[in-house]
Amino acid sequence: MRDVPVASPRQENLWGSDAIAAMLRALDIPYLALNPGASYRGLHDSIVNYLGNERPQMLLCLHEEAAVAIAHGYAKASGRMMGVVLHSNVGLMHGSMAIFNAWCDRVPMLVLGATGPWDAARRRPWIDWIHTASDQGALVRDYTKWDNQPASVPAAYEALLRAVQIADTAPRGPTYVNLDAALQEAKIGALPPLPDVSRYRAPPPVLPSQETIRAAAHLLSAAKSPAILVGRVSRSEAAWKARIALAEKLQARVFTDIKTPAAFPTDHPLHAAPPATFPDGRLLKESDVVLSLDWVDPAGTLKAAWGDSPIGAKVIRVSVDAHIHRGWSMDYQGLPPSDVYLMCEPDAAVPLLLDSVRARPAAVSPKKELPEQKDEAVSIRSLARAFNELTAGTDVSLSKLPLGWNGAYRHFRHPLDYLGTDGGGGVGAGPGLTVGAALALKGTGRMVAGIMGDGDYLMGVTALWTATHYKLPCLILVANNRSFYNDEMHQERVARERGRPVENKWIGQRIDQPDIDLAAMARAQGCVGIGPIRQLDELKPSLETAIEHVKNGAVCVVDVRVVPGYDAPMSGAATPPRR
Ligand SMILES: Cc1ncc(C[n+]2csc(CCOP(=O)(O)OP(=O)(O)O)c2C)c(N)n1
Ligand SMILES: [Mg+2]
Repeated sequence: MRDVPVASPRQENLWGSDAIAAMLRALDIPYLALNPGASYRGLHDSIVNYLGNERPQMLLCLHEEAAVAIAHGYAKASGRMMGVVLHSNVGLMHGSMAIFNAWCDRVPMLVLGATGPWDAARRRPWIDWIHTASDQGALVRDYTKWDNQPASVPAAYEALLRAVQIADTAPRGPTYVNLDAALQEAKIGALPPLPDVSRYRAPPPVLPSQETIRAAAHLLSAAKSPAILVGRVSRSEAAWKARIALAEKLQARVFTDIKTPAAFPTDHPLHAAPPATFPDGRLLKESDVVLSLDWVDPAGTLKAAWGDSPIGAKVIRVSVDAHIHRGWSMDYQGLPPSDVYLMCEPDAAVPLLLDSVRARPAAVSPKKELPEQKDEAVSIRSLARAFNELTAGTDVSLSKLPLGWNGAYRHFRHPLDYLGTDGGGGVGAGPGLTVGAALALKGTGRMVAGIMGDGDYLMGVTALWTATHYKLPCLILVANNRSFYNDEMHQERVARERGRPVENKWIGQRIDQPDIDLAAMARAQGCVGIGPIRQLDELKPSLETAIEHVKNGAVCVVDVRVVPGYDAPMSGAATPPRR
């Protein structure tokens, strides 16, 4: 899966970008997803001809948004950061929405950029001027953890060490290092000695004080009806088991969020309701103590339960997230009350709480399951059902789910069973996230499958070429309602409120006349493309064929024409998503 360069002669005299490349290898950056550009032609040459295109290896992408989404998906599935290289200002602009997604998803990523030459006297006419911007990092500063434009090789070493360390320190996120073209292309002679990277690693998790653990344990042990909101947690199996043990010891109701990756077995008797974007406020309202394990939106969730009345439960907040709350983006959500505030990651707090709480008597809450309904048309529900039947006994990692997915459609029983959504609500991430997960999980025996809307697919479809070129098997099922349907629902809402004709809701939303041949777009990039599937009896056989192709190493896309419409959310969501 690597493009192998012809050998390059060994040279005594090196270039600035060779040193930067050597530092990337020392930092163990496995891949660089990129779309090329002259602003970093020096670094490009160093990766190919100085490092031989390995450790890091380039992954060519057809769009910068795909490059960043691939790095995002890779980090979600592996917990490890990879790099992205974005050409000067224009590539950075293309990649910026995906950087925002990664930021909101708290995913580590090293974003490299380039500019210049910063020295105006060395700029080529026209193009170097267009592609030089003052303070280029300002484009992404509000949704990266740190950025820098180093002016020398030693400064670049330090910038890369710091960028990787900061990106990997919780709360994790992308960092941006902008490499001056002149620095990359400067002759430097011998390689300046590389620092010992082991001395610059991210710190180990911070532990909460004994006092706060005691206070939290006291509230939980004395609770009549505790609830746990499990949000952003790691993919560790040990941490997964510890959460189960804590919930069982406390006999607490557990809620999970469809915005974040699998965090608790959804078929466990204590799992209160299917994972949802807006969890069931009515169920939560029965709780007197709520333990929020880095839940994305605790304030919004508590408000959904208690409305404008004071929140009738004690709240224990476990999160380091406030360390990166700043002024520009409000992705930090509302400010939740916290009667006990543990400023640490959930994985650090849970084992300590488990040791400190008293066991509560069993009181299993009744489970809500989606009522059995016979499939009458091809819908997201029937797609889910067929997929579930065909993958029983296969380890699957779902890298994306469509907006119309109901959390009751499929159970998650392992931290890798579901990798969450796009973080920032930026449509178009689905294909790239899927390819990134496929890169991370290749060879593990897990099948990566992204189920996504046609709008999401169409915006990000060229990420698929990267998957076919580098032989990264994955399955993409397009829940194709031929519409930006989420927004049809918004138009319907507005029309109703204003007493205007609801039947116009499709205008400016519907993607038909002509219908787009989604499978052909996949085939054009070397994937197996199946569909459109219109009939219920075609659904299962075509998915079966698709799964077989993926198991044999293919990238396969199935265009499934689903009827427009979302299942009534199971878990009390009164508000349709406004995105
Ligand atoms: C980059 C971006 N553009 C537009 C939107 C607004 N938006 C939210 S959902 C949506 C529709 C997505 O369509 P599709 O993936 O087909 O899912 P469907 O709504 O049809 O279920 C749009 C356009 C967005 N969130 N992000
Ligand atoms: Mg759609």
